Amino acid sequence: MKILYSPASPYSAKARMAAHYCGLDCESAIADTNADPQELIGNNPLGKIPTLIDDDGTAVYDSRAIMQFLDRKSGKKLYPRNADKRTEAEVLEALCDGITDCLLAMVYEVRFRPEEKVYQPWLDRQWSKIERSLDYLNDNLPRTTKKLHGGHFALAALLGYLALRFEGRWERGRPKLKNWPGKFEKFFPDYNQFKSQS
Ligand SMILES: N[C@@H](CCC(=O)N[C@@H](CS)C(=O)NCC(=O)O)C(=O)O
Repeated sequence: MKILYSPASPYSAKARMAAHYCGLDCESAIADTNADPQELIGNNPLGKIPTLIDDDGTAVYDSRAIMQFLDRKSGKKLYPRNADKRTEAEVLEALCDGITDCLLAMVYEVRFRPEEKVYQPWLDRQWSKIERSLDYLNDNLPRTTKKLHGGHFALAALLGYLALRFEGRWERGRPKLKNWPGKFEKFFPDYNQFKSQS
């Protein structure tokens, strides 16, 4: 099994951490999305990462489909068996991925548009969603023990991306959220190796 990824990609960090946690034999290969490499677009016409390629050639994307695939592959190691707890984990993952979507929209707005075309009201709208959601997370952190699930990995991926691209812009007034990675790392000591980096 192989995951196409890039070191900065938060969704890739989530999927790679999850595969590692599940104890699955999974190789990682860097793919430059800007160059549309054949291995990537041949397996995922969207040309996005993460894209997982199983040993039999099955391609799986996006990151949430990958997470569910890893859960089935590992004999249900990634999400709680209890239905209510599973819903809770999946909604936490959706929230963290949703915040990441907003962050990425902001990064792409600045990266891919000519400076005079950057639309500030769009950036402001994304930022207000991010602020509201981070406040919610600060007040509603998941119980974190050695039994981790998809929601924990999505949160860890989000906080890794915030640290990489938005350091100093989100931490004030959110001490519990800021300190959560320290707690997570106790149960997932390889966090540093997987989290977003440039
Ligand atoms: N919803 C997708 C989002 C994936 C995504 O947007 N990945 C980014 C990198 S973090 C990407 O591939 N960007 C390149 C592009 O959109 O062309 C997922 O959860 O996997």
